[in-house]
Amino acid sequence: PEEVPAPSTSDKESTSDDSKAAAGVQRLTDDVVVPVRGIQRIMVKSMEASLSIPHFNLMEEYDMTQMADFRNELKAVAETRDIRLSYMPILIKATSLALFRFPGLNGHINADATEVTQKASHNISVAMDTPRGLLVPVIKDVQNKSILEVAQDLVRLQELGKNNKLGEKELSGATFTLSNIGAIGGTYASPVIPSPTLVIGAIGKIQTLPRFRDERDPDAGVYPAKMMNISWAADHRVVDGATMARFSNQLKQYIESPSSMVSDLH
Ligand code: CAO
Repeated sequence: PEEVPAPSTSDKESTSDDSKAAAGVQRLTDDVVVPVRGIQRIMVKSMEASLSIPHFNLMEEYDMTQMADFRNELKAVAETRDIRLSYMPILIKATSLALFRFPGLNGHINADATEVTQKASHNISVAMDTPRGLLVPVIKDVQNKSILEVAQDLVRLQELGKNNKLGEKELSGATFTLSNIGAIGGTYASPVIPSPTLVIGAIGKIQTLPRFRDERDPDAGVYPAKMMNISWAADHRVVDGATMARFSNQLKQYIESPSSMVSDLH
């Protein structure tokens, strides 16, 4: 094996080592074998199960400019009730509203692909980056909850995740999945459908980009739009591309025009 230099004891060098450690820099002095255990072992199994699903991908950009104002107004209301409101609860609720028009996307497929169960509950799971790794806890019955109730559930699950307390109760029963990878970084993704559900959407980072005020009239000028991409993956054995595109259009309408979303809230 490579000879490892003895650690320096000089003050100057140890300060530099400390600052590298603080910056997350790790220079391995030898190869390290890392056993795949625990949550990662479960990830191996679930990803292998997902491999048997023929994935259809569709990517679309949504203009969040109006949604940003809507969220700021709602955030102020949420703060008076001690609730933290990111974009996620609004996206989750909008997804549930769109699923009312596309029940075939919310459910499970059986093992031999002879039956799809369309679920009455919109149990939307959210991919979470936790100290134990990727976990996907579920917000149950989104169809019966307000945006602020969804926000409370999300924060509760995030806290459980941070404290390694997410269990079977929180991690089971998903009917549809959203993954906000943009919270960390990245604009597009090719997400993997958690078997036996049918659809996952990966949310990209919201970016300020120039867009035409009126697509039919380029002379009307451009404005600084807040753009967000969503990358969908659907089980192409039972979900066709046209259905996925129509669902995405419906969600896009709710996101781009929050008043259309509010008018469909019930
Ligand atoms: N673009 C821009 N800003 C974003 C954003 C995005 N896509 N997503 C979140 N933000 C903002 C939030 O609005 C918040 O800012 P404010 O204070 O102004 O509200 C801030 O970033 C922090 O958000 P958050 O991460 O605490 O909360 P969230 O509800 O948006 O997301 C969660 C929660 C759990 C989805 C997220 O923390 C997380 O873990 N994401 C990673 C998911 C992941 O790993 N996916 C990959 C799966 S495959 O391996």
